[in-house]
Amino acid sequence: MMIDLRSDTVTRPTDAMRQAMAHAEVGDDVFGEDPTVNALEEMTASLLGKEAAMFVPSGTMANQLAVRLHTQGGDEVLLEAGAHVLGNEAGAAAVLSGVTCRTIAGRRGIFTADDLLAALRPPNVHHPPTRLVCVENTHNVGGGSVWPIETLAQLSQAAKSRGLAFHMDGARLWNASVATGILERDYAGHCDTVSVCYSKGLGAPVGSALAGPREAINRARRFRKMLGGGMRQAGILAAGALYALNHHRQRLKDDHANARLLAEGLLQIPRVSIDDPIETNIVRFRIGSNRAAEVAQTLKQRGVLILPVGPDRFRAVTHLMISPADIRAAVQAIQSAVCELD
Ligand code: TLP
Repeated sequence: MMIDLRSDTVTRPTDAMRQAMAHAEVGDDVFGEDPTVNALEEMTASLLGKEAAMFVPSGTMANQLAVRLHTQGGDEVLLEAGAHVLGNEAGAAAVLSGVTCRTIAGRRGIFTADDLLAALRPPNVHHPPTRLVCVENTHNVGGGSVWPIETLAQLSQAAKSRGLAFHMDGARLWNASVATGILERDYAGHCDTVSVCYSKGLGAPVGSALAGPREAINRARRFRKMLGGGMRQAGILAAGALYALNHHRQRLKDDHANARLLAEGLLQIPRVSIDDPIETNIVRFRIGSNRAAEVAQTLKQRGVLILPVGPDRFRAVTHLMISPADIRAAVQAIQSAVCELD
């Protein structure tokens, strides 16, 4: 059995989750008649303190629907330089919404109200009008960093004062909440719309949601249909997500403990360094040599999958299929692969 640390997207449904999915009550969700999808949407909206939520196939679709909702062609979106919405969604914002994106350099993915205000330009015929600010919590490329709630509140206030919409990519908001004890709805309260994923740390096989005001989510339903995201007996999938919400949120703290265990082990290896504190389930580390791709290959042969994210850099993500014993085995394998480079 491989120890797969490439992402928390790789989890497979547990037996209990499969049972829940097999027995799900279903209907045609395009008619609004799937009771399990409806229950999932209600529970998600309530956890996020929003009027409504809509089930979608992926985090990418949830984010891109938000961009589409808040903008018109020719508008500008401001986001952090490492944002998933910009760098990992296949250029969708440009194609599906016709917007340009301008980046703000953050610190571990986080930027402030002052950063935003400094980036804004007075209206001028040359500039695309800025319409939307996007943040990511936790921040993936930032190393699973959590937005300090005051920073988020001030940024949201600054955006509002300039008439800008505010969207949070909360693919891993559940992790932020478990790490800090701050409720998801308290983070979400500072945002107009929020996307969340059931298919990352929560371990459901498929699915994400977009939450916000009822009027906005109703409009988003049309855009979802346009993109071919209107699913029929989607309750089978929603049941996995509901199971995950009910049973897998609190256990995320185990993933965070495993990430810290991994970081401690890695730091014992000569030349390995970690730039960021470990706040949630993501560990980004350097191996002090530009041979990360080669190390990844060696590790694969030895049963450990890990993602090179630069010539000398890796990302490892813990999740519900990873135990402390797996972490210890992975550290040993990484240690020998790195030491063999000499
Ligand atoms: N992230 C994936 C890859 O796409 C990089 C991963 O392995 O981490 N927002 C954030 C912050 C994400 O990390 C991801 C997925 C998404 C959105 C998109 O979700 P999906 O894959 O469901 O479209």
